[in-house]
Amino acid sequence: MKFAHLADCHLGSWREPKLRMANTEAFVSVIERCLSEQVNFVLLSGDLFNTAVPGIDSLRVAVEQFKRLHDADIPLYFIAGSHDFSPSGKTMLDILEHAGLGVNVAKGEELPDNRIKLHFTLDKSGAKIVGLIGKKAGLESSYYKLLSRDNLESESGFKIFLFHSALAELKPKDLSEMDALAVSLLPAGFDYYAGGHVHVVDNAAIGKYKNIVFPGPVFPNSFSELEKLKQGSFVLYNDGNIQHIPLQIHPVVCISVNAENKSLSEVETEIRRLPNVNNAIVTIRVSGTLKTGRPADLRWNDVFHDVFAKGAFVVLKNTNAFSSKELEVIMVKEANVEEVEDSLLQQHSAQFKEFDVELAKKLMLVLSAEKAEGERVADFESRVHSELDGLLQYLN
Ligand SMILES: [Mn+2]
Repeated sequence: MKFAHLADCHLGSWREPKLRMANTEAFVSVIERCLSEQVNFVLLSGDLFNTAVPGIDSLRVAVEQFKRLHDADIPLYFIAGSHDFSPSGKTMLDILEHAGLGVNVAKGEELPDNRIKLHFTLDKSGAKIVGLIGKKAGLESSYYKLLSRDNLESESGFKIFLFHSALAELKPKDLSEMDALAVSLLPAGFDYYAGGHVHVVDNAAIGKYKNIVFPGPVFPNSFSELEKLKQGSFVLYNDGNIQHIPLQIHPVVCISVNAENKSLSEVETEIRRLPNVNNAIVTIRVSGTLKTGRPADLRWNDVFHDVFAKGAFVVLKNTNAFSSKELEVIMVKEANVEEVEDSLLQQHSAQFKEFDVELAKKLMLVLSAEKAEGERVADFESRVHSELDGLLQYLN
């Protein structure tokens, strides 16, 4: 049996057009490889799109590529990931499934005692495939706690479980804030656990759970992922042999400059001391406190011009931890918007007995929705209204 396992395609994720294109190219190259390898089927463990309402360009790429698999008689099995859902539970993947381009394997029924019973999808290779969706902020853990495991564990044959969650036992240290499941919440006895959500490359065994595989994203999804991963990847499974296949669309060159106690011109000189950057995605991270001068006075235009002159494809900079002595005084404690929001919500929940932090987070998510490209104002409003209704219907 031979299959491909991918996850976290995040089509449409980069705002920078060249990186968005590179992300698309990486996705297309996976499909090419699936076709040339003549795999039996393809698994997608969530986050096909970066947003629940993807742009037309992203949707077109997904449909075109899945149609190629379909025409080659290679089935696609997927689950929805945290980025694929609108807060009311709608997902574009439903449309792809209705068009016959893939099969959602997170299918089942609610039992009279509220537990969830999942049904296997049988592939013509004989593989039995099933999975559970991932949701924002690890909210899927409640589904796992309600999961009826007997029928899943007693089924015989070659079984695959798709999931879109971090696992506590495998969580990388730099993602310690991420919500995670204990591996024991997964049904036991499967032959392959096809993971997604955590953008890492991993293949692990924990106790009786074998072949817990994270393929990594198809393309790095952020500045720090470019630094950490350097490239995207997916997995090829061939009769028990599990191989991570790197997807290098452009080389990634990462420059990190420590500005501590240096002058601006020293920092600029260090950035300019570049290795070969031909056709590369170049990331420049500057951190530390300058001896003299202000970060805003660094001549980024000149620096970028130089890097492009040396043949770079794209240049990105990160100056989050770059400061001067005058600036240090007004630094806020929280590093990003989510942390500020979290700390404010926590403060309120301490004041009001009825305050529901999770509900507040979901409401903020719904109300922060933006009008999609080409969407009419009236349609946008009714979309937000229906998502609010969905969220609030369980409240008295
Ligand atoms: Mn993801």
